[in-house]
Amino acid sequence: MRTQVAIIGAGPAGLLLGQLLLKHGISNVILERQSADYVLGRIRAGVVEKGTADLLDEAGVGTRMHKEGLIHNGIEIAFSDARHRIDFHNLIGKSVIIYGQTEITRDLMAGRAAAGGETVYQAEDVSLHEIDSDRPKVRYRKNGEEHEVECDFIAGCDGFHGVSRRSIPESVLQTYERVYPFGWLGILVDKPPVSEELIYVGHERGFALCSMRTPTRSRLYIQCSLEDRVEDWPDERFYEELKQRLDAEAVARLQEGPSIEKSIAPLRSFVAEPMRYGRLFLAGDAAHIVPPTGAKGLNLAASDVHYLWQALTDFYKRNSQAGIDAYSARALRRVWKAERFSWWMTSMLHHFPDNSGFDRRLQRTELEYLISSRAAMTALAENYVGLPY
Ligand code: RFL
Ligand code: PHB
Repeated sequence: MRTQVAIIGAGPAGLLLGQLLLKHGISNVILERQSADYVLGRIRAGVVEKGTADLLDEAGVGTRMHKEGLIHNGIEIAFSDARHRIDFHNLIGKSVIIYGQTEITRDLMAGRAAAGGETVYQAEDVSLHEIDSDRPKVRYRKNGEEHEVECDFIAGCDGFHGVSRRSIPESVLQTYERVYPFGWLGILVDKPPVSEELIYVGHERGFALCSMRTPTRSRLYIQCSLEDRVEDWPDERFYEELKQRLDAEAVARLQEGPSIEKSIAPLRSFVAEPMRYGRLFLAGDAAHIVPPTGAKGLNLAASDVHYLWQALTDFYKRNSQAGIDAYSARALRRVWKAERFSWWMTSMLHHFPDNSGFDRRLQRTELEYLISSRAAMTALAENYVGLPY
């Protein structure tokens, strides 16, 4: 098989890139290790920046997001039993859209099917070859048969555990990492949200977040220990712990129901540089991970795709190599800003078991300064809604 761009991974990065390329007449094939249903079963991000929404519109798959997504003009930060609103609209005239990654993935898959794009699901043992030549190849196995895709470029959109990043020689790749000493336990429940907007809670017992998917579906998180297992947290225990971290009004408004999904995610910051080696580009979680506190994971995948899609259209339509050469540096500039913001939000709001009394007083002071300073709230707002591309 021959195509212009071989894309590894059908997460949001791979599907969005594929759709933008198809729209501009650039052929591509997506190779995904899992089944489509498995990909759709993963509950992940929920906050969509304007830049991400614009790209989904550009790809022609934004209609349902605009119809069903919830526009949020701010968030609430809670500590010491009081809530403080960060008013994005008033501070910087911008907002975000609440629309689940699952729904974005569904819309992208439907758009790809309508455009006749080819996706190979359950592609086993995907391997990358001759990536430093002009004719790279990707091999995989499907139903016991070996296949090869010849292409001009490979887009490694296969997430943190994918094969693409590992195909870059170790001598070339520099990685930076911070692993946090806790995780997030999240549940999805068919009950209305606690509040109209997201509540981020910094509490001595640990962080909590009241988020949502729709006006009748909540997504709730509590910070948990890395040793915790989902089985350790029956719904009753989850709600009891959450209520200890929420203010009295939020507790009164919390509607408890059976969880329809429950999972634990460890928190990590990670960046691999460079994001291009020869004819291989890394995009999304394949190149970087942020802790979810800043709601940046999905949005960073989209901004990488923005730079990569532009680079590839410049190459094919304008015969220019400039975007390709600049891709890694351009993407990384924005990646590191999102890394900084996500690390800052995480540091400010979580309970760090090894923190000294001094560290804890500084953490409290950071929160008090934030809610007392228009400049500090503006800095949070402009990062949260998304820095410009
Ligand atoms: P994805 O979504 O991980 O998609 C990568 C795809 O590649 C496939 N794959 C392979 N395919 C072929 N061959 C191989 N060898 C392959 N190896 C992997 C995988 O099956 C998968 O389909 O990466 P992408 O597209 O870069 O998108 C990034 C976002 O998904 C991610 O940043 C966010 O979801 C991060 N994230 C969250 N972000 C938030 O902003 N808020 C959240 O609440 C939030 N929760 C989460 C998360 C990430 C999680 N992971 C990855 C553990 C919760 C979890 C559990
Ligand atoms: C979510 O709704 O899953 C969510 C929202 C905001 C975050 C992280 C996760 O910062």
